[in-house]
Amino acid sequence: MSVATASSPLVPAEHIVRGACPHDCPDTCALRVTVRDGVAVKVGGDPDHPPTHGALCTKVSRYPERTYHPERVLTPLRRVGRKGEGRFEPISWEAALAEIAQRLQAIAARDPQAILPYSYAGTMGLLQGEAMAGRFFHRLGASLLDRSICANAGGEALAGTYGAKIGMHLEHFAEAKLILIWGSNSIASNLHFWTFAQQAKRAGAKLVCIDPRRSETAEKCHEHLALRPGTDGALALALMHELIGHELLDADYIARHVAGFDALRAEALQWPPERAAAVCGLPAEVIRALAQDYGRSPAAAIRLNYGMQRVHGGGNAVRLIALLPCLTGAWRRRGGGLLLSASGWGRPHVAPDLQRPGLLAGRQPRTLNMSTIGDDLLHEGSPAFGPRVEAVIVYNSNPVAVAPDSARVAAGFAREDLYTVVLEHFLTDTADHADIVLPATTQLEHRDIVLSYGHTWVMANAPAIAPLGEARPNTRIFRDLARAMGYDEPCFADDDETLARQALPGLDQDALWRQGWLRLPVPEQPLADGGFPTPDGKARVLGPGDAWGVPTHVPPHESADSAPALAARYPLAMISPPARHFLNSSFVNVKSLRSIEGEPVLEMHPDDAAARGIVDGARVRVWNDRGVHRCKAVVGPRARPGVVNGLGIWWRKFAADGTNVNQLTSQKLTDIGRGATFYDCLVEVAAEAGDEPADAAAPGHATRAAATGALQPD
Ligand SMILES: Nc1nc2c(c(=O)[nH]1)N[C@H]1C(S)=C(S)[C@@H](COP(=O)(O)OP(=O)(O)OC[C@H]3O[C@@H](n4cnc5c(=O)[nH]c(N)nc54)[C@H](O)[C@@H]3O)O[C@H]1N2
Ligand SMILES: Nc1nc2c(c(=O)[nH]1)N[C@H]1C(S)=C(S)[C@@H](COP(=O)(O)OP(=O)(O)OC[C@H]3O[C@@H](n4cnc5c(=O)[nH]c(N)nc54)[C@H](O)[C@@H]3O)O[C@H]1N2
Ligand SMILES: [Mo]
Repeated sequence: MSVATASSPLVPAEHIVRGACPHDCPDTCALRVTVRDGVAVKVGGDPDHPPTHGALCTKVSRYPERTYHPERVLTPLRRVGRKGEGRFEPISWEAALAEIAQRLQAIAARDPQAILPYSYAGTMGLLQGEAMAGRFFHRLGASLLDRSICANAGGEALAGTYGAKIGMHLEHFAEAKLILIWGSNSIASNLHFWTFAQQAKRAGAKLVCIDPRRSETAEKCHEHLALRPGTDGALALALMHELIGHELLDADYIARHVAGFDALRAEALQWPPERAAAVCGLPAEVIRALAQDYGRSPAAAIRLNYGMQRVHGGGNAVRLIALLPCLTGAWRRRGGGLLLSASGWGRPHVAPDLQRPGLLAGRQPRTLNMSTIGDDLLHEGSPAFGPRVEAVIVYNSNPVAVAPDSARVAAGFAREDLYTVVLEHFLTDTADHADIVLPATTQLEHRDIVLSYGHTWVMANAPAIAPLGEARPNTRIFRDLARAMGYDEPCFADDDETLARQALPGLDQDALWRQGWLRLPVPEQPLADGGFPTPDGKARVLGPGDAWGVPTHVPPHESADSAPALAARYPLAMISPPARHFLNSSFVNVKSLRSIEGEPVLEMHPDDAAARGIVDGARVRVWNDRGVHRCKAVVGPRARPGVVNGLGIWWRKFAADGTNVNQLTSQKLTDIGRGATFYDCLVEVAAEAGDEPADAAAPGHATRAAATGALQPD
């Protein structure tokens, strides 16, 4: 859909194309792309789009800089150097497709499960995500991928409790009287929510941030509870203890709309504020006061985000927090309730066979977990595991930078006998390990439909410009690969316009493409009178089919309480939340944004720094049994005592020592959902000048930079 804005009556020199931000972010903004003579000159927000109202984040307003980046991969490439070295020669599409097809066919003839797709939400688009890729891998019979790296613990916990991943309307936060911003740095990662929170604040609402880090958001709230990482479940139980003790419950709502309350009551009564205070590292009176505020507020809203579920007990913590508005009946008020994810409003509209699971034709391939890709690539194969992974096709993800325990991940991708194909815009840390890199289009160059997990609109993205160089949309690449493999099912002929029509069969396509977005049919106050999408319409304390038992506080894998011997060697807890000007590892190579972030940093509390003789700006070494990462210390109030914050997610090759924070994170999984536990990680820190302790010589800490020379930041 384009609107002429200037000049010639026949071919407007400048026009605007409606788009949708593809990035993994709850905001999913409506874009207006200004195109002049075939070139996208500006990407702005659309002021008419209600949830995002024309404002864009700094990152995406630089989208043309990313699209026209001089280092875009614009032809297929074949590796000529060693794996990880990043040396390639251009080859033709024809040669690339023929080689890939031949390699995959040879592996598939033995066992197609030895081939693994690896993808996440580099684009959240339904088309450039899994629409054609899914068809390809289903037809092949490749291993399935459990896409667990971000939201599985919280997502499964929420759906297990409410029946689906649903919550309040984003806009209703403006009417709240109390907002708990729980495990979220909204200013960095959910900017448009923050606008509504500010409206509420101006109307007298109190804002409370619950986060170990004094984030940009925490410092702008009325109160900040800097709890220890992974202790949110204990805090929620103590809040319940107080709500019960002071009769701040909505007995009617509980009786009609909550199943299993008695068991929860018994558990919560085990958690007086003093007990939680000791676990969370907070004063008991702060917990008591928060319970009073929450229980007495005329409209209490919780903006929960995924930051708090990247720990062992993340699933149980989300279950407990999700039950809070059910105990107080906060759902009855427009400005009350909870939002973790809204994706359950949109997903049911997606055609169930868009990815053609029927092409599996009765085969049941194994599932590998993307959060343990390091171990899985290094696995020799066994009857329980299945065949050794012989080929990986990576798209929409950068696992060598973003997956935990990256020494193991990089070692896996460095296997000479692994055949790796990466569909990318850039030579990322992962693409550097590819045998073949295929050039993919960006959002300005292809068609897509994007669902949001933070609001209730579905968004359309029309291509604004022609593909640059020889880049092709993911959809086309998988269509081309299917043809090269000899797959002749008609579904492999569907073009992007056809896929778009198939994707959301029940919705008004014309209105979607005309306007650029469509409001999903979501009730105004969906849970005001119960009606949870569970079999009996009630919220479930005990999980689906009562299978999960009573929710409780599950301590971190790595903490002084749960692993005292480990904590004696590694006394600091490390979290690694996103840096504001990056989007996971995307945009790290956009110079204007990288220069704002500077270099990889570790935030430390002044007491922890002083105890180690570390001053602000010092070079430090951060280590544990998994590896060593070197970066710059930022000593100040952002870190609480005992916790260090290593902001993510840098490309390894931009760091002086060729590592990023994931050199330290573990492949251990969450209690529910088999998710990654990035924020459940003990470390020690020392000034770089000091003697390196013996246990720093961890396996795999020899770096790519040392081996090949790190890419110099330009
Ligand atoms: N600018 C920017 N925006 C992003 C992203 C990005 O990389 N950069 N990433 C996007 C993605 S992939 C996602 S999943 C979303 C959601 O992103 P989230 O992962 O929810 O990211 P944040 O909003 O930064 O929230 C994480 C916050 O949780 C805090 N935290 C860490 N551990 C704990 C804990 O145990 N308890 C509590 N209460 N808090 C904890 C961190 O200090 C941080 O402030 O954001 C998206 N938006
Ligand atoms: N330490 C630590 N690690 C983390 C996190 C953390 O908080 N701390 N956060 C985790 C979370 S929440 C997430 S979601 C993951 C995110 O991890 P990923 O999903 O891997 O996200 P990105 O790092 O942004 O990498 C996406 C890649 O996809 C590419 N891409 C984008 N669009 C397209 C396209 O249309 N076609 C193709 N072929 N490629 C495209 C981009 O160029 C980019 O390199 O990281 C996780 N890792
Ligand atoms: Mo994420």
